[in-house]
Amino acid sequence: MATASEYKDLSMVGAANDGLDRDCTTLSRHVLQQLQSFSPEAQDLSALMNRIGLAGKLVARRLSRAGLMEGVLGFTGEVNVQGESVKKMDVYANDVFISVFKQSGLVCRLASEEMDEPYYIPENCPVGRYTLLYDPIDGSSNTDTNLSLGSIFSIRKQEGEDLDGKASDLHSSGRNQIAAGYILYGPSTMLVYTIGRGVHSFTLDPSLGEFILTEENIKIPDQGSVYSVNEGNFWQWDESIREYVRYVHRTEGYTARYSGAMVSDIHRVLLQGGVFLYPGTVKKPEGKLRLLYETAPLAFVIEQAGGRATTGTMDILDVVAEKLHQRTPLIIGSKQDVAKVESFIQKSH
Ligand code: AHM
Ligand code: MG
Repeated sequence: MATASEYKDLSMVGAANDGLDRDCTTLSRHVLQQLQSFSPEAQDLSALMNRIGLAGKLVARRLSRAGLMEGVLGFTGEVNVQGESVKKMDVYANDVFISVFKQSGLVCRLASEEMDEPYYIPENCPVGRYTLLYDPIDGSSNTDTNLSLGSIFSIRKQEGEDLDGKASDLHSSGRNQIAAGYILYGPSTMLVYTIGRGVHSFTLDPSLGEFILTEENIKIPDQGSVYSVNEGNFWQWDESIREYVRYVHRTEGYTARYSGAMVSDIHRVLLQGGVFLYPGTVKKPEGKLRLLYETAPLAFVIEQAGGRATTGTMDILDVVAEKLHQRTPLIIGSKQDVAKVESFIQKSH
């Protein structure tokens, strides 16, 4: 048996321990390390992230078996508050987040893309100080074809009074988010989060059932070659966006990537640079994406990584919501690529 000093001298052991340290850097531990504190606030945030991780694992498990189970894929026949046909997976994932948080004592309410009004924690359950805003399945059109999907989350602390029971106290800017991120269901399941101290990614290790640290302090390149937009909407856009896309077409070095699930498209942009756009159309200038649980959390992540997110005329994080399901246009990604799109918008004003 080696003594403690002999043990330290074994460089092989050192190398092996690096791997062990990484394996032990779970999500909840990482949050506490980031905050360098065991205060009640830090414990809450760590527990919140741990619960979000659990929701991600449950959704990932269901998705990985969807083709083997009856009644998991396809539509429910219902239409949600957004006027979109609801898929069975949307309902399942929405319910997963509610079940995971109902008894947690961490949140007072949850609001999502799939619910007209927020879900308030019932009286017989412990009520917490936070609100979880989420898009349970982002990129729903990919569900039935076994392609990448995501979940998006944002955490805010209850500050004002929720007098009308409609969460109008949430009508504040994205700068009030205390945590945000997404889960990406791809070849592996990844969770990316920020609590305002950089952006960190984790990969679900199925053998451990834990999200393990993959990369700390991710920095988005200042410029990239990818532009990611649904060009099927070309004739519905404002002329400024059409001019930008024409510019991209005649300029060497750009490449188009669009998956139909913005979590995966924006994840690519986060790691490799470029820009993702979901502009408004002439008929619907506010676009498709929702502020509180889609564009604001992703903007928080990308800004923390050194990128930018704008509606075209103002930073997404400065937009104050006027209603729960408010929409905004989105131009998000590397600083220089976002600035290039903005230059076309500014020219047209
Ligand atoms: P969803 O949350 O209802 O799935 O809508 C959001 C998704 C984004 O992930 C994606 O970028 C976009 O809608 C795709 O829309 P479109 O088919 O219009 O390009
Ligand atoms: Mg969505």
